[in-house]
Parts: sequence; C-alpha cells; structure tokens
Amino acid sequence: MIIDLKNEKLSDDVFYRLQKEVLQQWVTGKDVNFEEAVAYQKAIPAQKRFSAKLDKAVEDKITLIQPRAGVALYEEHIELLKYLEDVGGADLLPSTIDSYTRHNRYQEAQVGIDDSVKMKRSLLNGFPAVNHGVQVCRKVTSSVKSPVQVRHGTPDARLLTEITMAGGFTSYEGGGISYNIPYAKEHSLEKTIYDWQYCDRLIGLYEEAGVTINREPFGPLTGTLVPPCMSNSVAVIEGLLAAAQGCKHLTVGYGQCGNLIQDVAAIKSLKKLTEYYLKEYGFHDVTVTTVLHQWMGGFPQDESQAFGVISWGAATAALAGATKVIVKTPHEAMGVPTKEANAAGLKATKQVVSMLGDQKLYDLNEVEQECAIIEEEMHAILKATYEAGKGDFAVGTVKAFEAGIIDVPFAPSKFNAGKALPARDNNGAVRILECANLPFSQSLKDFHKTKLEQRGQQEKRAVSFQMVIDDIYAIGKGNLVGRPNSK
Ligand code: 8ZB
Repeated sequence: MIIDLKNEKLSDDVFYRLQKEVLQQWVTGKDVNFEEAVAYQKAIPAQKRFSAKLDKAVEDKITLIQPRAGVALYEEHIELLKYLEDVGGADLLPSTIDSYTRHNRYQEAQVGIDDSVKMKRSLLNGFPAVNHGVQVCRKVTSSVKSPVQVRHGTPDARLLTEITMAGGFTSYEGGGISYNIPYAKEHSLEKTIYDWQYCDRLIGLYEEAGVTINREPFGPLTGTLVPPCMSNSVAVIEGLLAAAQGCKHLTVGYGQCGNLIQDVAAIKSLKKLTEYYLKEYGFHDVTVTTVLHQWMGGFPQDESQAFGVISWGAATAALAGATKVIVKTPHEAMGVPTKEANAAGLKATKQVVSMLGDQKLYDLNEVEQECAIIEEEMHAILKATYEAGKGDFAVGTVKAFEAGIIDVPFAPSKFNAGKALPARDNNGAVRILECANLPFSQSLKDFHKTKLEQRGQQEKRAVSFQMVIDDIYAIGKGNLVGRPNSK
C-alpha cells in the first residue's frame, strides 16, 4: 500500500472510503451508525464526560486519580470498574484493552471470551471492546458514575475507535508514534501515523458534531529511562497531528522518571510547549491538560516497597500540578492486578495527592533551570523534525526516526534507531550518556556529559553502559540510581 502521508486533515473522500473497509474488519462494525452515536454521546451527562471532569480539575487545582483495568467479560468488567470507583475512589475510569484486540486478532479474542465464560475467569489481559461491540460498550460506560477512557496500545486502532466512540467512551488514549514504537517491531511509522490520522479524524467528526472527546497521546513510550525531552517531543507532535484532524481536547502525558525536580520540570515544559506549538501552527481552540504516569519501569516485588514507589509518583503528580495521575498497583511486578490490589494503589495515591494538594513546586528556581534544559532540547528536536519533513510534521516524524533525530531508548521497533542511551546523574535525573544523532548543540551535549561525569566521580568508576544496566534494575531493587555497591 502506498501512503501519501501529510499532516493535513483527511478529506471526506478518503475518510469515508477507508471507513467502509474498517467497519467490515469484524462483524460488530456493522452496528456503528455515526448520527445515532452522536445523539447517544450528546445524551451523556456532563459529569460523565471526560473532558468536563478534567477541565473542572484544572479549575479546582486538583489532581485526579485513574487506574488501569480490564477483563474479558463485560459483567465482570463493569463490576471491576464499580469496585475501583466505589472502594478505590477512582475519579476517572479506564477500559484497558486486551492484547489480541490490540493486534486486530478478533478471532482469537473471541476464543478468549468463550473460554472465559467456560472457565468462569478472565483469560484475556483486558476488555475486548471490538468483539463485545457498541451495545455492550454502552452497558459498560453507562453502568458507572465516572467518565471512562479507552486505554490500549494498538498500532491500527481504527475499528476500536469506531466501536468505542459509538459505545459511549469519552476519552481515547494513543497515537501513531506512541502506540507503535514502544509496542511493535515491524509496523512502519507511515502506516501507523496514517491509521491514527483516521482515529483522530473520526474524533474530529464527533467534535464537529458537538461532542467533545478527550484525546491522550501515550506519554511514557517505553517507560524505561526515557529522557523528558524525547517523550515530551513525541507528545507535542502527536498533539499537533491530532489537532490537524480536528481534535480539540488533549491530555499530554509523561512517565515519572524519579528525580522530583526533573519530573516537575518535565510536566511544566510539556504543558507549556504543547500550548506554544499548537498556537504556533494555528490551533487556538485546543485545550491542554496533563497526566503523570507513576513509574513505568521495573517495580519491586515486595508490596510495601511497591507502595513506596506508588506514593512517590503520587507526590510528584501533585507537586507538579498534573491534571491526573495514572496509578500503579502493588502487583505491578507480578502482572495483571486483582481488584483489591488495584484499589489499594488508588487509595495510597489519593491519600498523598490530597495531602499535597495545596503545595506546588513548579515555581522553584531549580525547576526553572531544569525547564530551560528540557525546552531547549525539545525545540531542537521539534525544529529538526519539522525541517526533515520540509514543513510537515507527519513526514518529518518518519524521517526523524530514520535519522535518529527522535530516538526512543529500549524500543522494540526496527524503525527506531536505538543509538541514543540514557543514564541517571548523581541526583537520579535521567541524562543522556550517548547522544548519537540527537540534534543537540555542543553546550547541551556538554551539559549531559558533565552531569554523568559527576556521578562517575562519586561512584569511582568511568561513565559506561554498565551504569545504564544498573539504572534499569535500580528501582526494582529499592534504589533510584544504580550504584555499583548497591544490592
Ligand atoms: C503500558 C501499560 C502497562 C501497565 C497494566 C500493567 C502495567 C495492563 C491491565 C493492566 C490492570 C489490566 N495493565 N493490562 N492493569 N488490568 N487488564 O498496564 O500492569 O502496569
């Protein structure tokens, strides 16, 4: 398939031609009727609309809490979501989609559903929304008090978007970069960006019909020592790509790295530059809120230690003034959590977020200094990406990944260079050990080098790849920085 990729609104012609094919990918596609779905969405009360709840949180200066959750059967899924809002105190709800659906393997998802009925337990690692179809999705979204978001990791999410938007979900996670590079090996960026233009265009059509759907690029990418400038730049680009298709309500995200100053600065710069670039490219009516993901890397096995990590993420989100925080559970090291463990993570988080609600750190001097670095890096990456695309961010993104201008650490995708390497500095902030082809000035490269040399001196060892390895395992073993003498 030859794709004529450009960062422009898909024409009606192209969109409706694609839609015919998309709705035939699985039998439930035939139940999607856009006009009827718009009427259904419009009847959803304001307090159950994701965008409205986020806007109110901004006004009230509070940080909302949201879990991840999804099981195979819809009655159990509803029961799980109700438990998380009633017992866990979740402000916002998810429906985490299973892996078969993420890979468009609906036949296998169906076997998973059927076997789950037989075995009376979930044999899928999430909620298979496509197989369940529009009416069952509506049962889910209408059975709970809170707004519900689709959370997944799907390179080609077009049918999933059609079914869940008609199914009453009011927020949608993902993007053509962030749901490809960290999740897939073989999917070309041209194709996933193009497929996500379809998802964003569909949401743009809902917007034009008077229905606000919150859109959230997946911020953390691989979740493993991703330097703030890298994930923030991808979030800005995905925001711009979504806005070009008519999306109006964005939540940009960032995965906690662990150094408080750097994390607060990352969230602050993320919001500031997303708004800056949207305006710069003519999008004056797009709302931007933020999400912090509690630590996405390896977790300690021990549940009490896990609560330590969870609580530090909660504190970071509150002190950074993030609009919401995505919560981990004490079962993170083991796999899909029980509902009790999930609620426990939420309660720990709510306690910290509430205690810290009136304290903010984003005006600190140290935070400002860190912001200056992150913003200089982001501007460099975004400028080089734009230029690589000769003024087009969609084309530019493909070229930027080819050239290593954007280079995501530890990504499985063969379309990612994988040459740049991160490591923590002596204070645990994520710096760049190997800048490879990142388009940084000499002074930025020197900054990173100096920071890592300071750590090397402290640890009496040369700066090397061993630091990277030690850092990957550090939090799981009870530390932030992977010191040579720590167990
Ligand atoms: C990229 C996101 C990974 C995180 C969690 C993992 C991990 C995945 C489910 C889930 C609860 C599910 N996750 N699937 N949590 N229920 N079905 O997403 O544990 O933290």
